[in-house]
Amino acid sequence: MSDKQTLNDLAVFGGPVAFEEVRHVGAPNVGDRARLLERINAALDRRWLTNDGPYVQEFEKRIAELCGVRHCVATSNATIALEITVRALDIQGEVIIPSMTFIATAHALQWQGITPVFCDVDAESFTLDADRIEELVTPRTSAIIGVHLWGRSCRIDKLTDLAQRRNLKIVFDAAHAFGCSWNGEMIGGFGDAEVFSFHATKFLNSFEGGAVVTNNDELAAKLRVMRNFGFAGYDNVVSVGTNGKMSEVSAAMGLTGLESLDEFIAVNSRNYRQYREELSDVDGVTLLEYDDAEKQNYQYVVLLVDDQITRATRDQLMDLLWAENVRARRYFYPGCHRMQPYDSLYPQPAGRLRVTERLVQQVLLVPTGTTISSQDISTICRIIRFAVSHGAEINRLMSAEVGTHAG
Ligand code: T4K
Repeated sequence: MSDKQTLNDLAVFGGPVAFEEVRHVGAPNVGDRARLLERINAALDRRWLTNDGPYVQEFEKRIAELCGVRHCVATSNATIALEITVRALDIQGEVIIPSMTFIATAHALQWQGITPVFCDVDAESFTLDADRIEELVTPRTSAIIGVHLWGRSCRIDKLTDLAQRRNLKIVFDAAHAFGCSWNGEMIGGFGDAEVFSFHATKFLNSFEGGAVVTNNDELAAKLRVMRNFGFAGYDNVVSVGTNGKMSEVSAAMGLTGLESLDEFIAVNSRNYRQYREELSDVDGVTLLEYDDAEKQNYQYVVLLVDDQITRATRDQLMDLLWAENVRARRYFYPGCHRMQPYDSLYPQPAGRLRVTERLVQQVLLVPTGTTISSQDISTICRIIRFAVSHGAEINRLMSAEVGTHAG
């Protein structure tokens, strides 16, 4: 890639694209391919492809061990995992969640007739603001779902205390936080249950997949039944249920990925440090820090763009990167409360989600993971630096144009 020397060198203004092939935020990590295919072949030979097969059981055992919890119940995805967790815990009425999350957190509730009540995040951790929860509790409130956003853990102690005091269930949506710790303890054992996602875009993936982890024996037993249509043995349906089972091919992928877990984390960590280093002198672009004293998976590199300083807006920077074939993402613009059906059903009073409203205008996630090279990162950082150094001009030129991004 030739460096950008003038504005006309930017692809958005007709210059050559920086990357011939698109660079994604969520490009999957793939472990040892030969090992994966070996496992898949063995499953085919066994003629056991799903329904609590040997790979699923092994995967559950490994996840539970890694998190130091008694139970792991693997599922077809994290959305179903959230849904059955909520149902198995008999959560009803209203549940307090952050709006600053992937839409699945809200949908898992609304889907079963439970009202998500959106709470602001605090300005430091960007996770549920424990000091704002109490004012949202009503007689209908039955639970809190905290989200370990981008792998940075919630204020678990404060949230757990509050839940206990108000007699509420507490679940953590840990979709981003597999492999992370809080106060030296692995995420997975907190609250009534925690939910992981092993979707293709997660640093450990099982194509599609999720899991509920818990230390509650009774809950785990209920979840196992619920993910399998309510069956507690042949011909014996004991509760309402759904089909939330993980397949053997998914578990084979998960198990193979687990064997490369340390490598995935090392690569993510290296990428994060490189971005931090190379963007450190770009005014107005702040890289969200991870606490190195904890275990982290570093799977998201999150930039906060302050357009008072950069002059070019976050969206202009994103459009400009997309034109260069860098698919930077605005996770989770515009906030669940501004998406449907929530915007119509539960319009939010002005100021209630002040930090969220600001944050969704600033976040920009850039590609990382095993498919992104050190050279790619340098190129992306150079484009950002160049764009910010010409921010005012870019703003003027791009304000006259229609955005190119898809989201
Ligand atoms: N709770 C939270 C807090 C979550 O973030 C999520 C999911 C959930 C719950 C629910 O988990 P699951 O039910 O999905 O297990 C993606 C993922 O689909 C979603 O799993 C994830 N969070 C969310 C943060 O990211 P999108 O709508 O951005 O997906 P998409 O198709 O745009 O893919 C993201 C990027 O990855 C794109 O740039 C393309 C690239 N990609 C994607 C796939 C699937 C690839 O390069 N290869 C691939 O195979 O939601």
